Amino acid sequence: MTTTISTDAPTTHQGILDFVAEVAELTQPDRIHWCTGSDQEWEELTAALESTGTFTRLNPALKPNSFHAASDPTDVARVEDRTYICSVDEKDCGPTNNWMAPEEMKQIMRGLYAGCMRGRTMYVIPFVMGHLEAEKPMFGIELTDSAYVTASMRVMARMGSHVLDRMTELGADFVPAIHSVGMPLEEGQADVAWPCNDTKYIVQFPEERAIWSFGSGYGGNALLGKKCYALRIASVMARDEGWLAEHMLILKLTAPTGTVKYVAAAFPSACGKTNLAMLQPTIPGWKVETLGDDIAWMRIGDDGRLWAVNPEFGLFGVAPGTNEHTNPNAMKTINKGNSVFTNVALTEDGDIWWEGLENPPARATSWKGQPWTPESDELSSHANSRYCTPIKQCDILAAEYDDPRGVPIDAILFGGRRKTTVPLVFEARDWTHGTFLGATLSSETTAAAVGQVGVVRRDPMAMLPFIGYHAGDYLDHWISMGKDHDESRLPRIFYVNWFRRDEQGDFLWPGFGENSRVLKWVVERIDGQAAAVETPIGHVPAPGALDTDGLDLDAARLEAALRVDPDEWAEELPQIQTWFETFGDQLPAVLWTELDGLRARLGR
Ligand code: SAT
Ligand code: MN
Repeated sequence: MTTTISTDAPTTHQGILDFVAEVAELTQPDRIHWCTGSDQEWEELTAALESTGTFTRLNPALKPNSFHAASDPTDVARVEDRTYICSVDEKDCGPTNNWMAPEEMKQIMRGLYAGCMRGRTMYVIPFVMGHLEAEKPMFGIELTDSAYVTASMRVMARMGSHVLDRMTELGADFVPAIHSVGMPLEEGQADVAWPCNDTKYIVQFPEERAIWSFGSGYGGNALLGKKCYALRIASVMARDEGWLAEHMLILKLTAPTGTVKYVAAAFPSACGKTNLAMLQPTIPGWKVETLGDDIAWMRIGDDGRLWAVNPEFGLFGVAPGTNEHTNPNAMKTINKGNSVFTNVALTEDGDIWWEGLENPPARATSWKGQPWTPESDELSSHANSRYCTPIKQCDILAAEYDDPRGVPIDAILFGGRRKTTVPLVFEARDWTHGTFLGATLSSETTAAAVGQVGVVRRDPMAMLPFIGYHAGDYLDHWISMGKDHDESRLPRIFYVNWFRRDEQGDFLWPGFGENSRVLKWVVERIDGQAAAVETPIGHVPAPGALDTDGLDLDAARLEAALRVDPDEWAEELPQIQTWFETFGDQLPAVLWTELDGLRARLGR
């Protein structure tokens, strides 16, 4: 069958009409649906997803308007080895990215896209990352043949008719983003619950500001506003325009005195960004409010400060481990409903369950569709299973979330998951040293990406899989943010590690709500009130400077959590050296100077 663009396309924006027509011509969908974002559309989408077995409606008394989905067992995480930055010039990519010449990639993908939407609906999703009222709204159009992706995009991004109308009115530029699950349906062929393709490509064209994705329905591979646009493409825009697109949560911290500070923090995927963003402080009188849990766009304001907005509209959190203790605010948010749960267990009373959640059910259906009991050998939920929920439902969402100017950041935290070596918290000496800390950020890998879990890898600014250009140039961009602006107006930079362990393998620090004690030390540092000792790696809390009132933690464990062990750090030196060597001469020279300085301070 041939596709005809319905004449009732709800826009006169020629660029959008052309994009839709061109992709429809190539992919041959049976139908084209222009998304409005209305409640009625949501009803239709979710009904369609129930009819294909993709969605199971949860018990409305427990999780109203919410759905369970189970993916194909092979399509559960971001596929970094299938992710490409197709810059025109190869040297604008790497050493941490895969590259292919844009035309070569397009030829391959046009072959894959040819007829790939046959038998399906192509959804046209007009969306904006960040505020529609922003000075320069950051528009996108995602074309997808997945109703699951369309429903999820409605939760994760501001989308629909109001966005399209504004694009039309402004004749706005937009990021064209194509997504297909890569499973056309022949006449009479029944659909499967989770269509996908063994061949996967997640491709960014940085100069064109375009995204082409094929073969996967999973979040970061398929909800193209998120990692592909708001990090990979936006990081290139940010380089060109002098701002930062970062893999960071944003939180607002209010002290008992009423003083407000804004903190951004970069941790690799599945290292607790969402938990920190919604932290419930254990120290009296302190309050945390959430602004974002995954992505921060930060621009220098007229006042010289670094102002951050969260471009997203929902939370896409790791489910396992989330519970009333680790993240009570996330639990409250998802319990309000309007959420999609992917690759968790489904209970007999129509609720969801995952490892770490309270009250394990006697029986459930595992994410693989198998009968499951607490005695089962297999986990009920995939380690990277996710909840997708509207951020507006979060009771502790800060009012500033709706302000297109964002919030002025006082502190940036870098952090990773390290069993050894890295103390609970320390402060960088200045912006360049802070950039060095970010550049050498290391973490044990998690299930958020396909591959081995638990091996230490360097992950600059937690952006390793998300930098849309050469990582050396990216670090240089960070250095120049410090050089080009008044450093005293920029955020102070800290490094945290909640995950250090003792010889028995037990965590030294209790984490979660107790991390408010670390935040308190951070803001008191900024206000010149908290004591620190200078060590070779930076400023560590002086004995007694970290508030441990009411905390059941013996002094030896605290000391071990904060210890800077020169021998452990000496082992880091060759690793950092090797890491830096991978950048060749594209590594900013000042980072070598920083490494030399660290080596000298360690006396090596
Ligand atoms: O896997 S996603 O990219 O959707 C989320 C994450 O890894 O932070
Ligand atoms: Mn993330």
